[in-house]
Amino acid sequence: MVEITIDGNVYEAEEGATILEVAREHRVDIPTLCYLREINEIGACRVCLVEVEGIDHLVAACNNEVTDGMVVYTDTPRVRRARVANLQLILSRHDRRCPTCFRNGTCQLQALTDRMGVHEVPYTTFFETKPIDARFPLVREPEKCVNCLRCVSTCQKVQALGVWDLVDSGSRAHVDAVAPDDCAFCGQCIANCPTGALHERDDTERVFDAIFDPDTITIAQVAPAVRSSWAELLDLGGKPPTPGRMVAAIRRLGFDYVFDTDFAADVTIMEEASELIEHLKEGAEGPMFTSCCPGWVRFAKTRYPELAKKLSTTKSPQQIFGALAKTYYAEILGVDPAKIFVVSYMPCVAKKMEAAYPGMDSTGTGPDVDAVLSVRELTRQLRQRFVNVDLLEEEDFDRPLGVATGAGHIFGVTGGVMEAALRTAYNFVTGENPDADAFHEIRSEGPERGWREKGFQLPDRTLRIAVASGLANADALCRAIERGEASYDFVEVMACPGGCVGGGGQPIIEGFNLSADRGCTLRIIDEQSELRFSHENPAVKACYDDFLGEPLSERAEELLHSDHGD
Ligand code: HC0
Ligand code: SF4
Repeated sequence: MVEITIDGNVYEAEEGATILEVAREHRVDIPTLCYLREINEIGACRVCLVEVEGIDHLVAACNNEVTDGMVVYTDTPRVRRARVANLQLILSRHDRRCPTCFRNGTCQLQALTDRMGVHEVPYTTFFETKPIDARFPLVREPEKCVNCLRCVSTCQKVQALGVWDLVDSGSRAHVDAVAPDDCAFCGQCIANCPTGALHERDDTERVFDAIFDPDTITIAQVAPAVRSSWAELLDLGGKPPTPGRMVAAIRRLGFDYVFDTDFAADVTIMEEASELIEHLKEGAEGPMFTSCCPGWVRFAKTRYPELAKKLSTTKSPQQIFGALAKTYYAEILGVDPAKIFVVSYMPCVAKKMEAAYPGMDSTGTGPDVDAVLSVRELTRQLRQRFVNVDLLEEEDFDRPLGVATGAGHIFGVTGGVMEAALRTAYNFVTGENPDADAFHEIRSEGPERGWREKGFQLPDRTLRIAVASGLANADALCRAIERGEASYDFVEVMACPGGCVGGGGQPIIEGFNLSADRGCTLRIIDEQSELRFSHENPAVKACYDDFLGEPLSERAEELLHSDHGD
């Protein structure tokens, strides 16, 4: 331990801790812009400068370690002047059209400018405005980039990709996409961008057009993880942000039907558990991999093409929902599928890409999923329609595609797809249900080697499974499998840390990582569900009885399986 004095107060601190860490631990606020704990501690923005006795120049608090006897001042006129000047220099190269920016209200640069009382920029303002290329799910506005390098570090360290880097030098230095083809569209760069320089393609207007068209039947599906985060940036006046209130809010947008992606997650399990049993029976080499995360699927196909051949062919719940909405449900309604417009609310950016995969058109009338919106886009839509969310009472999903089990709800948290699949696979093998929590060890904290591995005893064999989230962890896992250092029967990978609860399309709240809390919410919803096994979902059973036949039937293969965009 060392002793450090900050603004006249003496604190004990761990050796190796930074000035910023010690200050924050004791509620001494030091502003930051480029700082991301353990990911980007590079002192690039110079907004966290402090004065240290005995050192002539000001030092960045985020990447200077405390030493015994250090005396730090965080709020002197010199510190304030320097921080303000540095912020003004950043602002001089920033397109400051805040009112029309997607991050208006959640931008860290905007918040700091206000917090630090900066009301003018005395430097010449210059930036180049480039037209937005709206073809891609991920959009970059370089004139809003502050060169904080948070996207660069996140992409490299958390996702083992190197899409972004700093190019050119001196005053021309700027961030650019240096390996765009490697992008998994996970959106983690967006989730960690402090400004509006990175955001998802906005599809809200297209959805409003469909809602206001009297000849179009609009159907919303809501992903598992959305129910854990949908109200984070809304004021519910103290009411709990339950799934029921979420349904009421989305219905107010004007949809004809509000359904649940988790119904389709239960269908995914019927197919994927059956596929797993076939895979085990065949004694096939290597594991079967889950395929419901398009970020992971794209990563596997570009980085590990041999392993990608072992991806489950079952479509993701989003795509299964779209296919069933335009076939099974169109038949129930007795309407032409061309009249149906399916909108997904997802915590994800990559789902925009998945919906556009070639072949995801089950009826020949257009994509099964017509538009995919992030939770941020949902928040904006609710604001734009002036929905008073604090007045909403709870409402149920519509039926039958709104009926789901606890197994479907946990898809949104790392390990959930695996656990849901094992609950049903066990039943398919033995004819009996296991305890619903029999596979809870999958949830155990702390990846051992960047991933979690377990062995589960089925009546006739031990099933070896692994679960990874975050592509750097997935990368380590794939390498171990390829080198023969690890061997499994079934592997779940989600691209975002913590699974979809940590998705790149979730609300952004600077300084908070809410994915663990959101994961707990989904686990609780599962525990409180009346039905916790996908194969017991009455709406899923009816769908098989009346329309699909058996899992892996010809019709199921045709509508619910795919090579994921090849
Ligand atoms: Fe997910 Fe999904 S769990 S990928 O994170 O499988 O986006 O929430 O909707 O499709 O269900 C995202 C979340 C989904 C799908 C489901 C899966
Ligand atoms: Fe999308 Fe979920 Fe995959 Fe992240 S983990 S890329 S949110 S599907």
